[in-house]
Amino acid sequence: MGSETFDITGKRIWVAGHRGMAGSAIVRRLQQENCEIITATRDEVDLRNQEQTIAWIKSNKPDVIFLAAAKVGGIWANDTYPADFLYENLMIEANVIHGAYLAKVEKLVFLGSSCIYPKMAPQPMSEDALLTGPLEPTNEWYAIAKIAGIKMCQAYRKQYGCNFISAMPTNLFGQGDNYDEKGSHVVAALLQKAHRAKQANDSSMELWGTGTPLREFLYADDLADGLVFLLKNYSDAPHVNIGSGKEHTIRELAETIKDVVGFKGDLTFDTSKPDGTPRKLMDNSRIESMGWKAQTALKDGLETAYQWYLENKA
Ligand code: GFB
Repeated sequence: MGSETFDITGKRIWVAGHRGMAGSAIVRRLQQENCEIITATRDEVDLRNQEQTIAWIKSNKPDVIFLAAAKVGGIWANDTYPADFLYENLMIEANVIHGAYLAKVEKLVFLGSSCIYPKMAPQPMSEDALLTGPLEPTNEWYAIAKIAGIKMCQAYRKQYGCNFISAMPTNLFGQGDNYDEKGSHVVAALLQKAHRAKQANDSSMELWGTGTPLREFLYADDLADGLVFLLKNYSDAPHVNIGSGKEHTIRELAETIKDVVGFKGDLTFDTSKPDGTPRKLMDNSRIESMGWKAQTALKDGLETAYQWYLENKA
């Protein structure tokens, strides 16, 4: 079953979470395909509500679902709202995955996160590192919910034969990112900080933590391409990593962002803020062996993301 091709021609594809950065990139990517894209706003269906979600899926009858809807945030939000991250993500996953089973959806692609792996997992982290050690405390709540999502897809495959697969993206950035000061991830946070520091002629911009953690960054449109690739080419129980394979320290990222934005001041570090996991590089050999690789260089992606910020948020 693992490598049979899934033809999406003419399929009704529901992108759940189409207003988020990942979901909107999936919509852009699917617009290049011969398929029908369907979406729903939060007013039409609250995915945390079981009755509404199941009714919506049954009446809209998607053939395929991308489950990109989630409560997401950067290190501060994850650490501050553990109950919301655990509860909302468990509810969304349980309702959409169970609803997909009830409505006989042909295929579902669940999006997880690289934070599912143990804090001290051997690097690069292969899919087999799942559940081999303790999680990073700043985001264990989100990670537990995402692990539950992988296990739900596997359980519905095992018990009911559902073709539900899971993809684990590394840290994402791109168009449509969240620029909320406390909720954002590091790329959006630093693009905004550099922009504001430049506008204000400040002598420096402040980073959280020590600047030494290593992160792998993936451009959201590359993620969307990888997800459509998996939809067409992968139908098996094990989850699949999707990363760029390139890692940078937070300090290096900040230097590149300074270049992109044109801010010439210094970097300062607020070490009262957490670093989080020291290193989070994924082993992408499973997806690469199937024939897919990320294409966008970090700096090119940052330039597009900054342009989007200037047009939509600045
Ligand atoms: O992107 P980020 O918030 O999340 O932070 P994680 C990455 C690193 O950037 C951390 C540092 O070491 C931060 O301390 N950093 C420096 C900053 N300055 C800033 C800043 O101004 N804002 C932010 N946000 N960070 C998240 C998880 O972990 O990664 C989620 O909490 C999810 O669950 C996501 O898995 C992909 O990479 O640490």
